[in-house]
Amino acid sequence: MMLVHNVRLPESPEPVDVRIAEARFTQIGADLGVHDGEEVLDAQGRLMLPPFIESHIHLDSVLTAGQPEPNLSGTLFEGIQRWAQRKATLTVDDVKERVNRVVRQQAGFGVQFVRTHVDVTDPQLTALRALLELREELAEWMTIQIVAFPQEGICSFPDGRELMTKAADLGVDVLGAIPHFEFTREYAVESLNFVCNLAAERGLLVDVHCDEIDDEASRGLETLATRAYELGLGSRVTASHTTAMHSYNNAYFTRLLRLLQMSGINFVSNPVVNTHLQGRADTYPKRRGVTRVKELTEAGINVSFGQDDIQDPWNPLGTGNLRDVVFTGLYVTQMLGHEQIENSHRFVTSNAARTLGLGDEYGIEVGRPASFVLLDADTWSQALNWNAGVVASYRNGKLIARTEPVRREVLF
Ligand code: 17E
Ligand code: FE2
Repeated sequence: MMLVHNVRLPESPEPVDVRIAEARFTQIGADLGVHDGEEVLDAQGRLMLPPFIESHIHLDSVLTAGQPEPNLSGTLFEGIQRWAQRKATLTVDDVKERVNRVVRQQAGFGVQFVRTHVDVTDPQLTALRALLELREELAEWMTIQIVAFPQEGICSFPDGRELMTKAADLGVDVLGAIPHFEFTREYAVESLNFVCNLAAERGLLVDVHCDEIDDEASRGLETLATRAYELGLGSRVTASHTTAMHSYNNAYFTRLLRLLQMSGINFVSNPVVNTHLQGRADTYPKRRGVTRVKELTEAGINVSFGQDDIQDPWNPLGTGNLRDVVFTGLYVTQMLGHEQIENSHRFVTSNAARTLGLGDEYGIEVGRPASFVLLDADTWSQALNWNAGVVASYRNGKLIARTEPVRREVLF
């Protein structure tokens, strides 16, 4: 039994106490009082949030920037070429060593759930084999969801359909696709049909790299949403990136929005990496190339934010600290109203939980697993502004990471 004394929850300005027993939250309320023999953690009025969720990252490529050559153009497509060179040299040990380092880095920033895309356009499926092992080895500390991600296409890559089916047989959680990279519009549609049907058949989730291009004519999303609607997959489907939506004309977007609402699909935006990768064919004005987060959110559609990459061919920087992603995302999408800032933790907490389908296994509520972070701030806007450290990250009632609060002195 443990009592976490004097915490602030985002919805309630008054501090509360939180009681934990047998790895679950058992009581939440003001001044609960200490039971005999109970361990007490004094949170000193700090903000408690459910653990952070990385809803979109490519763990297989982390820490490979510059290997064997850097991505000099900064485009998505050169990134895919550079990664293809590095992919040819992958070993299971190499992938595991890099991912083991990054997962611990993420844990230090309070992340406890990760959805990773893993490139399966590799006849050996080396990265997938490594990630499947890590999903088991790390399960006590990090929940890893694996997406079979066909980086070089399904219909446009040799044996693409077989590789996706093999990945499903090996036990991935989610199926991906990349319609804007397929050779033709017909292949784009065919790949989406293939993946949605396979997911429906196998009971798997879907998360598509969808229209990650500045081409206003890239319209994989309408096909994905229609299949989700017709197959009844709804919130089991996610559209990631959707950067072409930035360039859609408003008349088309307005028409599309009705379908998106009817379909119930989720969206993931990667505002840091897409501001870096998109707009590269523009001179001036240069597009930001981030999907319409504000409009989707206001229409009641679920949107989360991801880091996408850490030091790889698509992003030379990145630490895995989701605060940076939210901070950048709010600026790029012009969502800096007071309420928008205070609610923005949801992009990397509850909204992301919906995308991952975590259900009752996530959230600070009586009966749910006692997993949470304590931030060195008393409100989310302060935590965001000051890049507050995660002073404690508890998972199922156990401390798994901590950061000493920064104590800065100015000597005048
Ligand atoms: N692959 C891709 O197709 N798009 C991305 N943003 C990354 C990898 C990081
Ligand atoms: Fe991605």
